[in-house]
Amino acid sequence: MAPQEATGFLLQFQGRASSLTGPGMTGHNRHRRPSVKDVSISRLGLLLVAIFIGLLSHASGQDKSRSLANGPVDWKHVSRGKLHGVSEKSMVTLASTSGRSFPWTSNMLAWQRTGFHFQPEKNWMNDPNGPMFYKGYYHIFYQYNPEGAQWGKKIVWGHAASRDFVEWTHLPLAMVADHWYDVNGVWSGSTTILPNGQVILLYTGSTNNSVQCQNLAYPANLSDPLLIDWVKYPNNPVLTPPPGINNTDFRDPTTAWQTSTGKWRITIGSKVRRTGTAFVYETEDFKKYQILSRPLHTVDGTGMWECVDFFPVSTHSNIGLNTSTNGDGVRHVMKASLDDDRHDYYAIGTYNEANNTWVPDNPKIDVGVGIRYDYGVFYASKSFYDQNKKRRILWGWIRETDTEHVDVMKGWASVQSIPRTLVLDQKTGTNILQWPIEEIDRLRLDGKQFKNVEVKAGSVIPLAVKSTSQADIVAEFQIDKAALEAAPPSAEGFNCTNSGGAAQRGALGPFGLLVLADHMRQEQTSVHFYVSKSTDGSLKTSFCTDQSRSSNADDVDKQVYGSFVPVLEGEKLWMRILVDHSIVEGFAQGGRTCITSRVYPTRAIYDNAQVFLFNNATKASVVVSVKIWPMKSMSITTLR
Ligand code: DQQ
Repeated sequence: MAPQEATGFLLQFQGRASSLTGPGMTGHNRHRRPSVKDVSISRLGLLLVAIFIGLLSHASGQDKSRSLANGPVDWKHVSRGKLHGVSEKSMVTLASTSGRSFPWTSNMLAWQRTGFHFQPEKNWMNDPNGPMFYKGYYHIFYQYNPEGAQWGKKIVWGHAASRDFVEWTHLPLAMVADHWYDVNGVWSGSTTILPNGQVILLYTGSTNNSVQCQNLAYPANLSDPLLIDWVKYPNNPVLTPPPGINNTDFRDPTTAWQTSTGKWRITIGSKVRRTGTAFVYETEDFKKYQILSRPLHTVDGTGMWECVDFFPVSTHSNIGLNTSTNGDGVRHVMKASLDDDRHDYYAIGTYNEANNTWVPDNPKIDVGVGIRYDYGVFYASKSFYDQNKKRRILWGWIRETDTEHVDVMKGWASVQSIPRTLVLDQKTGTNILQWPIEEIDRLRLDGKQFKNVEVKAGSVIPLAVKSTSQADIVAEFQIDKAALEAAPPSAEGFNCTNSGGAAQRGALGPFGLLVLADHMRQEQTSVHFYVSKSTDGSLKTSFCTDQSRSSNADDVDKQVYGSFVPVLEGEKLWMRILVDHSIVEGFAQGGRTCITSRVYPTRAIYDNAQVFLFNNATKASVVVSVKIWPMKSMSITTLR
C-alpha cells in the first residue's frame, strides 16, 4: 500500500471511531464466535440460571419449558420475495409447509453460528454483490435486511472489507433504499474497476412502482481504500426494462467487459415467456446505453435468469483472467441463477465479440439444463478477478434450510460460502474446478493424520479428534481392486438424491465420512462416494451428502444432495470437507463436483461433534488416508 493511501485510511478510520467510542477504544468491536471455553462458562451460568428458574417454577407450580420459544410452536411457511418480483427467499423444500417446531434451546442455536464463514453481526443476508480487490482490500457487499432475520422489502447493501479474507471489518451500509428508483430495494449488482482507476457500481433498484431498473453509483472518495461512502448518480435510473419485458423481469447487472472497440458491455438477466435470457448493453460512460440486437444467450424452458455471471477462463493455465480478456486460449463461462429452482447452473463455451453471442461447447450441457456450481445450497453467486493474486474468486449465498421462525429466534439468517478460486479443469476440459482460497489454510490448527486405515465393507470407524465443529478434512480412498473387478454391472442408474443415501448398500459403496456425528451416531451427516459399474464395464462415481440423519429435529431440511463426479484413469478418489458448525462444504476430485449443506444437529454439537469413517459397501473394503485440521475462527470486527 502506498504511504498516502495508508494515511488516508487511518484518518477516515479514526475519524469515524472517535465520535462513537470513548478514550482508549479502537473503534473496533470484536464479535468472534464464542470459544469452547467461553461456551462452557456460559453454559455453567445458564445451568445455574436454569436451576434457579426451575426451583422458582416448581415452587409456583408452573411448567416452564427450557426451549427458547416457550415450548414447541406451530410454524407455517411464509413466502418472501416472490410477490415483490424476485425468487423465493424463504425455505420451501421441507416435506410439509407447516408443522410443530423442535424445542430448540439457546445453546443449540448459539452453536449454529459459523466460525470461518462470512456473516453479518445479525439479521438477514442474501446475495454477494460487487466483490472486488481495491487498494489493498478485498470488498464484499451483500443483500442485507437491517430490520430482521427474514428477507424484507427494504433490502440494502451491507459492506465489509478484509486484507486477507481472514480478518474482516464490517463497514457501514454502502447503499440504502432512499430514492424513488430503489425505494423497494437496493438489489443485486456488480462493480467494475476501469483502467483509469474509476470504480463503477451498477445495481438493480426496485422503484416505487416495483419496476426493476438499473442504477449507477460510484465511490465518494477514490482514495479511501475502504470505499465507505457511495454516491448515487443523480440521473438514475440508467436503464429500464426493454419493450416487451415485464417490469419485474430485468435485474442484476454484471461486471462490465471492454471490447476491442474500447466500448464496455454488461449483461442483465431476464426471461421472455419461459425462455431464460441475458440481454447485452453497450456503453462508453456507464450513463447512456444501447441494447444490442441479439441477447448473449437464451435457453428455452429455464425461466427467469437471476444474477448472470460471464467471464473468461484460460485453457492452459490456472492464472485467472481479467473480465475483458478474450482471444486464443480463452473459454468463456456463463452462469445463471435459476429463479425457478434456485440453483446456479453454468456452462463453458465460446464468446464471439463481433456478433455478441456465446455458444456452449456442448448443447446438452447448456446454462440451466446441465451442470451446477454446487449440488447443495448455493445461489446467486458472483465471481470477480482478483488482480492482486491473479485469480478468479467466486462467492455464493448459502441460505438457511430451517424454518423462518427459528431464524428469528437466532437473530440471523444465511452465510456466504468460503470464497473459491475458479479455473477451467484442463484435464477434462468440460467442467471448472472450485477450491477454497489458499488463505483459508491459515486457519488450520495442528492437524491429525490417519494413514492407510482399512475400512471393511459394512463398518464404521471413529476418528479420535477432540472437537470437529470447525474442521478442514482431506481424505483419500482406495477401493479394493479385486472387489472392483468382481463387482456386477448394473443397468440401474444411481442418483444421490433418489437412491437411498448413506444407508443404501451397493457392491462398491457408499463410503466416506460422517461429520457432525455424536458418539452414538444418533445424528450424523455423511459425505460420501458411491461407485457403480455400468453394463459396458465402465465405472461411474457419484459424490453425495446425506442429511437425512443430520438432526433429531424435524423442522429442518433433510434431503440427500449430490451428482456425478468425473474420475480420470489412474486418479484416486479424494475429497475435502469444510465443517463449520451449521455448514458443511464438500469438494470432490479437486473441486470438480461441490456440495454445500446447512445442517442443524441437536446433539452432535460443541465437543460432541465427532468424525467417523464409514463404508457401507457390501463387497469392497476401502483404504483411507485422512487428515483433520481443527480450524480457528476468522476475526471479525466492526467499524462503528
Ligand atoms: N436477490 C436480489 C435480486 C436477485 C435475487 C434481491 C437473487 O436482485 O435477483 O434480494 O437471490
